Amino acid sequence: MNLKYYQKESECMPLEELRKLQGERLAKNFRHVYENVEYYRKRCEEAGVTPDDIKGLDDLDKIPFTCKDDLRATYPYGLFAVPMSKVVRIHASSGTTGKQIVVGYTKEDLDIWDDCTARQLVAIGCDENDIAQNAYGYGLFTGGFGVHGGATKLGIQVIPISSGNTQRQITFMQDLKSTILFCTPSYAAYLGETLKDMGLTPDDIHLKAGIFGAEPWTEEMRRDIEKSLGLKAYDIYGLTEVMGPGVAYECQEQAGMHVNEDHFIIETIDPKTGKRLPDGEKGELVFTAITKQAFPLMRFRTKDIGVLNRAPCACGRTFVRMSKPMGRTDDMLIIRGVNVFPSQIEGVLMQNGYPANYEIHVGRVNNTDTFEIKVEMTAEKFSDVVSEINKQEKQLESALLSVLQIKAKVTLVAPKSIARSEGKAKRVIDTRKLHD
Ligand code: DLL
Repeated sequence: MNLKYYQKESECMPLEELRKLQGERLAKNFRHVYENVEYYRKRCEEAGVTPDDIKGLDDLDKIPFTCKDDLRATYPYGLFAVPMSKVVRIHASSGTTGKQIVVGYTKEDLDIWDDCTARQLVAIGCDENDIAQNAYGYGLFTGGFGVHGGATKLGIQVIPISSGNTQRQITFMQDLKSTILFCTPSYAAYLGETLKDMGLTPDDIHLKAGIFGAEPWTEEMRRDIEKSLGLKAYDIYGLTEVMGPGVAYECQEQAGMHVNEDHFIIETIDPKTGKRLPDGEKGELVFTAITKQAFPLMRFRTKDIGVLNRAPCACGRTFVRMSKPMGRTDDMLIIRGVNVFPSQIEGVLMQNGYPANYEIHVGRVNNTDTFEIKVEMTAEKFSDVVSEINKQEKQLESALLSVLQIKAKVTLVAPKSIARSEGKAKRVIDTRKLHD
């Protein structure tokens, strides 16, 4: 097993030292934000907290939360904590409601971001002999530039192909002999499918690993991608508000994602009460940036739901591991009063041999919610005999019922009839919101 580290002193820091470092950095960065961000200072004044009250990690609870609405309220630069002349990069995301948020980085912030993504590349055994095909979108989305920086720092050759132009992606994999692939999991699945459609197999390309994130994906999907592209698939987590990709990453153990705790403090809270939860309990993930200068958010509520695991990892890193986000507090569907997460549906489909090409349609007729899942048949399962299709639909409906505890109508559709994604897949179409 490869046991190399990029910054061993930080990644394997004894826990007591790490907690002390986090406490010191928290106190310093809280003061930085308090003194430089008027909007947040007012929030703290209302809560009766001053920098003198924040001396270490034990004081974290006193710090008010930040949430997405605060970013919108202060658009574009109201939460920036340095003069704009120090900001060398802007990224932005539109979020679910389509309203923009803008974030920024100083030169030092970018340097730390590069370190964060470089750590994963080293953890999974990459070095300067690798060639990375970067099919995350470049631009305002943090994906492309985020992993680009870490790879460049390690001397890895980067092909900044960005997302899209799928057949050319495969041609480049063959001709330029890419060994690492960066993209969203749904795009990786699409690339695997395209490879096959082009009459090729994983033996015709040279990929050994992929770093996939930016959207939820199941273990079943991981296995599918690994098989179709002939690589080992690793998860990476991050979000625009906190930094971008590299807030947390999987090591070779693939047993949760290590949070870069020397730069970010992670907590889980009860999303209803805002109360801190013990490690091991499922809750909303909250991050505090303790080294970022341009856009350092204090206790940012992500709406992502996960669990923290502080058990030692066999890789030797002491950083806590977070589970794959199990969904978001705002993408949980409440259908006829029952909580449904899209990831549960994907799990059932894939366990039953269907691909992750599906759409969840939720609507309302006569004050009752309608719930339909359109699922693509695979070439193997394809049939044009109505009774056979009906049989497959009924089987899937009963498998879904036992997991979701609510009946969904399943409609099987022809192979390749559901649009493929080159970035984050949009799988839920909820028309109820239009009427609320
Ligand atoms: O998606 C940053 C990123 C780029 C991460 C490339 C990984 C790779 P946003 O567009 O702001 O930033 O979306 C952030 O995406 O709150 C999660 O809900 C979701 N997300 C990100 N990574 C994962 C993951 C980027 N590995 C939002 N698993 C987050 C599940 C993820 N969900």
